Amino acid sequence: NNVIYRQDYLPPPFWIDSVDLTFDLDPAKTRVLNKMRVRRNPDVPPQALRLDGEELNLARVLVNGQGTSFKMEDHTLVLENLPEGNDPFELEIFTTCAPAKNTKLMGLYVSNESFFTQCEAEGFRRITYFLDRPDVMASYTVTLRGDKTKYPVMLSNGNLVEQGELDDDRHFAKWVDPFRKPSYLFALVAGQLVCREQRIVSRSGKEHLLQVYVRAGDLDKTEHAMNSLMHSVAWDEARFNLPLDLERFMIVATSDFNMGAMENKGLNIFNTKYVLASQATATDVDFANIESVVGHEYFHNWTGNRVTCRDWFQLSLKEGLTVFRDQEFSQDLAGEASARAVKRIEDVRVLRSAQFPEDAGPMAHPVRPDQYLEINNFYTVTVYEKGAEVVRMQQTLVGREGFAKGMALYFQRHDGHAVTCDDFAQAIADANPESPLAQKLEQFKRWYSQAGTPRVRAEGRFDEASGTYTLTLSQSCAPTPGQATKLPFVIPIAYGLVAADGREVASGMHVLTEASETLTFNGLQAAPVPSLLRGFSAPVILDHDYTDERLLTLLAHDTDPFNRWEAAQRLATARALKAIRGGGEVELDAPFVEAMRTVLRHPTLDAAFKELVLTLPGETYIAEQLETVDPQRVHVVREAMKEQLAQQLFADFEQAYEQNKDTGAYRPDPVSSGRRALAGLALAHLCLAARQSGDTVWPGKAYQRFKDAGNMTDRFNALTALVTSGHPLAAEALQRFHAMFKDEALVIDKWFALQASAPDRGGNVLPVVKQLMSHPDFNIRNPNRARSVIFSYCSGNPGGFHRADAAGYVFWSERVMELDSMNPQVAARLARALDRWKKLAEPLRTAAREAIARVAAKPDLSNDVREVVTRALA
Ligand code: HT7
Ligand code: ZN
Repeated sequence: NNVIYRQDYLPPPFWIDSVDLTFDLDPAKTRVLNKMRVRRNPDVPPQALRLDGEELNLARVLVNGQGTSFKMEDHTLVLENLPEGNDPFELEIFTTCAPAKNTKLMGLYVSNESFFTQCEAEGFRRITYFLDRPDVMASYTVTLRGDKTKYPVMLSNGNLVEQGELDDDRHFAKWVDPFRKPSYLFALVAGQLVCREQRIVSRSGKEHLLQVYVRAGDLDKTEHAMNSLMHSVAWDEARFNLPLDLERFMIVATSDFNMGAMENKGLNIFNTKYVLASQATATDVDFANIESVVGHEYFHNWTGNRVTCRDWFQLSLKEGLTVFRDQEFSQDLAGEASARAVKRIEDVRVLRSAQFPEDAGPMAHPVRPDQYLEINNFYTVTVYEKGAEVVRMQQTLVGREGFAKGMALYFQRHDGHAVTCDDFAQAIADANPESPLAQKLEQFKRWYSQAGTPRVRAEGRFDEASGTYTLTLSQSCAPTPGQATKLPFVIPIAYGLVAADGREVASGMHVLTEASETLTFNGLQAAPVPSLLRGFSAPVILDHDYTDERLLTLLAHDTDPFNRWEAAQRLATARALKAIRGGGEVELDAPFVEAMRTVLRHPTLDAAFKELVLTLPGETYIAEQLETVDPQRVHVVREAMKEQLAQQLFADFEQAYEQNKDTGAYRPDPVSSGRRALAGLALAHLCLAARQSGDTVWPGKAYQRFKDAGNMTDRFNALTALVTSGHPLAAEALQRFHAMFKDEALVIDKWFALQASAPDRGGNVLPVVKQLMSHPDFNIRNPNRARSVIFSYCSGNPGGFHRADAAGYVFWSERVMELDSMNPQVAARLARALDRWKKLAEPLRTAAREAIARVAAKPDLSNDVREVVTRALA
């Protein structure tokens, strides 16, 4: 029933060479005249032209200027009596739509009295009838007409070629995009906007105009986005030889947006969250996110726009590759090896806490999915983040230079075309014929076709007599929906062998291709400690019976910072799992606490790295390691571990705080943000310890810092320390914070999110969440606000959400249904919060299933939510 299969792909029966669109902008009724030059695809048997359309009012259809017969089949406009032969003909379609009523935020919609579009994946069909598929690429000319006062700025893709006055205080702007593009990259923006401009000269000597458009009043928060854009342009030229191909490149921010941002050709549209930043309103994490999202969208200009996807199953072709590119960009900008490692750890943390659970749950799908009901459901961490790891492994297998050569060949072969993931891997391999990638290409491509996270089991044996160490690596992958058995993957495993005294006695890269392989190392004096999967060289779960002693060796000595961090995570996870499974009190052992102290006091380690090591594995990550999960128990144990670290490392946290609390004039660079992060972590632990001891000094200091902070990072960290430690001063601080930032929507989002994700103490969070929903600032139609309250609770607060009385699930089901009737895409994201319900301990499991079934039973459920809940119940 409406499921779309990758195998059914057929080329389009018609090509659309050019599109000339005229918009008469009116929130209630926008008129759209669409004149296309169309021709039959000679490679496809003659057939009717079937154009996609959704929520449109059709007024007129003309072929070569004459009226024609047509019929409607569901959402499709069917034209059967078209000119025969392969000559192009003109097709003119006149429709209207109602942007002000568009709550789905797909197609043309109104936000704060301005017009915006969102066409990926299938939003263009909500603007006009079209072959709304990415392999139909056309040249666009767009004329926008609207009220001069209400819409002084009118933008579309490409270059502004003409503008002028019209009757009735209206004006027009005509835009021509010099590049052919698929319909999902079309964009228009109209409204009262102001912009920051920057002229740049690229390496080739060409001049370009960069612009960042925002609402008046937000201009002072655009400097970082503009700097990020300039860095992005320079980086892509330097690293991949990919220049900016447009005279003008625009970014526009809107506060109503379903996702983070959109790479429309020359006219990127962004969620304000990923554009606006000042030291007073944005945290270091916000600054870093802006840099990476601005980079990501800009990098799509080549990976996605110049070379696009043949069909939506190939989404990772552009998304996996572009995430890889934005990760590399942020690492390159971070500079120092240690800062690069911090970024890598952060990326892996996201992968393991979000993508690994997805790969083990009911929505598991290959990086290149085989089927979907609603494509919007496949903008996933698998397609994006695992897709990026698959690209990263290709770089690992051919080397950095080889990868750059492969990229050059990819563009040489496919520029201006719509292609597949296979085409990409083939180009990288063909440019590096001697590489292990080329030799094992077909097997490597299983990363695109097989879902599930592979497990690699490593078993080491040392023979003292011969000084030989053998390491047996075996791979397996559990079944996923629709894929009962898996074939072996190609797994690059970067490794080192570390002696007990910390010396590195061997290192290298092994490419595991068989189900099981054994490596032999000779000439060793003692059993080494294997440091495996260095830098997280493949997206797998590594099983090895590490003893504490060996992990402590790695934590102290490994030359690979990723595995140093990983050793600490393994030590902490083992303790959490033991306490969760064993019931009873948590008691952290001295060697673990001492190891943490050593890191915290280490004279040369970076503050950012220390913060990562001292941060315990997240509740979701811990839960994934268990067969059956009681999320409240996971929460209690993790909190208890934090409290014990707080008490036992009190003096060390004090020292870390004092040493890092002052970072001077604000700069969001990796070093100073690392220091602020460590100071924030220390302050949170000091307040937590104070909760136990009744001490009032540290909560008082936190309150003072909250009031006096010179930047949002320090202020928000102090507020968080008060809220998460449950100190009475938190209420006053929250009130004050709201009063200070009541006109800053993005800051108020933080205020909501902090309360909805606060540690649950005796079931106190759900009532707070319900209260927040009746706060005058709450608006469920605004996706950022909905995410800040509802998602922060249902997805970001497992301890508070998975209540024994099932009230969290009742709340969830009501919100999914409420959102579904206005914005199915956002509703479907929320529906994913119960993906892992089958792992829950009773009675939660039954209650969760009942809640999902209630949603599934709702009449008129969108395809978006239906796909998620049906898969969950299967
Ligand atoms: N390529 C963009 C995807 C996107 C999107 C998809 C569906 C609905 C709304 C959307 N907004 C943006 C974002 C990106 O990956 O760059
Ligand atoms: Zn993207």
